Amino acid sequence: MVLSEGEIKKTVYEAVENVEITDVHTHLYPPSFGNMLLWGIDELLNYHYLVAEAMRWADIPYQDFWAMSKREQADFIWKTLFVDNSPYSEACRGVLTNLHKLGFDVASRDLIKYRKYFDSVSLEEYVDRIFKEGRIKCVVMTNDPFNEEERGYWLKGLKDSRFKGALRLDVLLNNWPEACAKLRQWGYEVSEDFSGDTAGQIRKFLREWMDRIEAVYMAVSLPWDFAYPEDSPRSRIIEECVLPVAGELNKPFALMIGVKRQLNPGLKDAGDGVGRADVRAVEYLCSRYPHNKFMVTLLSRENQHELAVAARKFRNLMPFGCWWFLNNPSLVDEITRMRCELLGVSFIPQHSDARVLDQLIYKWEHSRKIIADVLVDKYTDLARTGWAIESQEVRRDVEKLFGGNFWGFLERKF
Ligand code: RAT
Ligand code: ZN
Repeated sequence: MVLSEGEIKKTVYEAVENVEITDVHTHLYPPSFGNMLLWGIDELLNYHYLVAEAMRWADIPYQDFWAMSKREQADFIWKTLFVDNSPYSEACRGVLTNLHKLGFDVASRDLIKYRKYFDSVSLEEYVDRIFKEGRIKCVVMTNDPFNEEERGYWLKGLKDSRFKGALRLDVLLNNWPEACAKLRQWGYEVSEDFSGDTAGQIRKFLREWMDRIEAVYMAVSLPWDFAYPEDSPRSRIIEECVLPVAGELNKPFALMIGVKRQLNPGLKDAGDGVGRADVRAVEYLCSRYPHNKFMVTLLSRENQHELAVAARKFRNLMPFGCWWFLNNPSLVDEITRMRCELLGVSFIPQHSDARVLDQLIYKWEHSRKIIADVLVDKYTDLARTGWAIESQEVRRDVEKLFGGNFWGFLERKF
């Protein structure tokens, strides 16, 4: 069916509203991973994005906040950000979107009542409910093989098809001495100076873990000053281990660049900042390793245009998401428009980065709305040229943007 301008909005909204999402980057785990899966109102309130905002008002030392119980911290954040001030920041609004979508009376501001539901619901049931309400097909996790607790769950061989593995290599690539010591402890014959068959042993470790967790990609979060190539253990491990194994398995290597880790350590998880990255490292990787596939997200707003241009040059580069400090309506709108204009349909507009299961609801609710509005404008501009907009073509494009492009990229071989 060819759509009139008036029908475009309805069709796009429906397509985006109904599409089942593949969320390509989260920090969620299956319920079988016990306490690693965060969920419920207190975790929502204790989200590190909100901790940073609450601490701007607090007069207490940071240690006093960290010494509180989880519930006390949540009470503190609720009072500071929702009662004493209007909660219109993106992270605050998200909590309210969640409560609203789950049918709570948001106007009552009755935290005690909200808690009662979370204290009584069964986790299994709640996970099903969130996936259903959020129209989420599956989520990609962040799996750290150097985290002892997580390692324990994997060694027991637990799986849930809604949760896909992604091998996160931060320790290996950002803290080689620590990784090296652990690898030795686990029986790999590695040495800090890379003598002997260290590279071969790291490759063995990577293959084993990619296989164990059925990883869809390997990933790392990198500081803003990441450079490649350079004379460093990180560069060496990327070149001699990560890229060869990723290439052999035909899996992408996901680079998340731009963090200033622990800019304010007193804030713990909430203490990281952002810095402008050098896109030349990404360009170099994509051109030097044309048979490898790279998924890239950059944290700084200033890097977004350069990344989209690089993606025009390299088909083995898939830009993804509006990451962390960029996941705000004004920036998602700006970045998505720019990517549509430079890349057409060929990118992954968003991931949730959910750390708390419940966040799948609000993060996707907010992103769906913005992406839909951008698409309405793009199809309307197209219709004005005389091009016929077909509803099944709108649905096709939307499927790609919210999942198909990711799965398609995994299949591609360069
Ligand atoms: O967005 C976040 O919650 C950050 O703390 C990080 O987890 C970041 O997304 C990352 O994956 O390193
Ligand atoms: Zn993340």
